[in-house]
Amino acid sequence: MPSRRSIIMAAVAALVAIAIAIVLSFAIHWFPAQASTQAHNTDRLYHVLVIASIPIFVLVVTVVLFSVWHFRMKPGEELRDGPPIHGNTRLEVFWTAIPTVLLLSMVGYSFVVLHENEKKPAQEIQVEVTGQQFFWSYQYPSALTGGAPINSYQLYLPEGESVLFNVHSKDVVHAFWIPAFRIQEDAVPGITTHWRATPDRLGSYPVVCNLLCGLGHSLMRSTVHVVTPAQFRTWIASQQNASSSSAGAGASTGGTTG
Ligand SMILES: [Cu+2]
Repeated sequence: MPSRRSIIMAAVAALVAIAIAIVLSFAIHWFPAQASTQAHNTDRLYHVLVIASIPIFVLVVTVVLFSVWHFRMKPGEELRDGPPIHGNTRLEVFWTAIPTVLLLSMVGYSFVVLHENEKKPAQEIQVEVTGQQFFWSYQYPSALTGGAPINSYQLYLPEGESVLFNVHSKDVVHAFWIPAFRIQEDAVPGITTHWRATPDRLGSYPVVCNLLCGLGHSLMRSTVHVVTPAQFRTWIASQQNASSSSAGAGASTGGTTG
């Protein structure tokens, strides 16, 4: 049996490693800016899962390293066999029950966060998103503009309003991803997919295609501009004026993709 002293040393080393890893998990900025309410929920979930995983990882690695070091073969033991062990029911119940409880609680918390992120709010605006090789385009329907639908290559969204994206594809499978919102959804030809986000931070953030969709995949980027609700209505009005003054220009509003 290992001495009490070496077990205490291993336990202290494990506690130090756990503390360092937890501090690092907070000190390092893993993610881009949080620009939606969903981003806060997702990041909190990530941090909880990391903090739950660190002690388990350290425990397993400590036991492995300790066993390799302490039970290593010593000179003269080359031909000896280990002791015959035929199971330990109490230990097996223990190491089945604890991971079960841990996994169920993590799955439960993840479910709560996903449910919260996808919940339909009392009020929401809808934006049609279309992916094609190799750019994104957006349409603001009449229900939102109060007039003719607006087509744009730039995504403008009002801060604090829930947005339902109806995602389409004209050719192959793409994935509509806004890293600052933390959510993505596949754009699949022939069907419409959906996701929701409530932008809660003013600024401009990248929009990315996150599924390899052809030679121009890496160029399939655009920008989302989160603006105040007043600026958003002003932008909608300016787009309507632009499209009515340049009759027949159709989808030429909103500049080009970045
Ligand atoms: Cu794509």
